[in-house]
Amino acid sequence: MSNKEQTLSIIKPDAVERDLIEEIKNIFIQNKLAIKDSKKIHISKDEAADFYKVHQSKPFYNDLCSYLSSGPIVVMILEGENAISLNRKIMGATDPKNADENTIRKLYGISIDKNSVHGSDSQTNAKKEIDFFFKN
Ligand code: IDP
Ligand code: MG
Repeated sequence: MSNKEQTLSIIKPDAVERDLIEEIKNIFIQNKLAIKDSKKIHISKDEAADFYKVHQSKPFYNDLCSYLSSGPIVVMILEGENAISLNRKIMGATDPKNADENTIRKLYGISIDKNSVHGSDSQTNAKKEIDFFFKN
């Protein structure tokens, strides 16, 4: 049975800064994830704190919010069969050194914090995160 989904992807500052936008977009397209919408933005630290509020109790929260707001990012709506889990698979593990071969984080990630991409982890969060950047 078909299970078409949408998920939110972010190309983080470390990858935008290294001109990897087209390379990363091509990986999504090659893996049958269509880019339904895309915009390059530079968010404030307060917006990053709002976006990442599920992580507010974590010791790395403040650094994470500073980092996501440190430079331009590209936010995208990806659509395809099982888009949420497929995107997570294409991204690879959070820490690039644990990521599988040919995943985005293995290819381009620098470290656990500068790991090049974000992807929603569930249907609930995909909806919330798409709304966060693309509604109104
Ligand atoms: P995910 O991006 O693979 O879903 P999460 O656990 O949701 O990983 O964490 C969100 C982001 O927070 C990660 O992408 C990473 O940049 C950062 N992060 C996660 N764990 C650590 C850590 O232990 N130290 C520093 N940064 C971390
Ligand atoms: Mg996550």
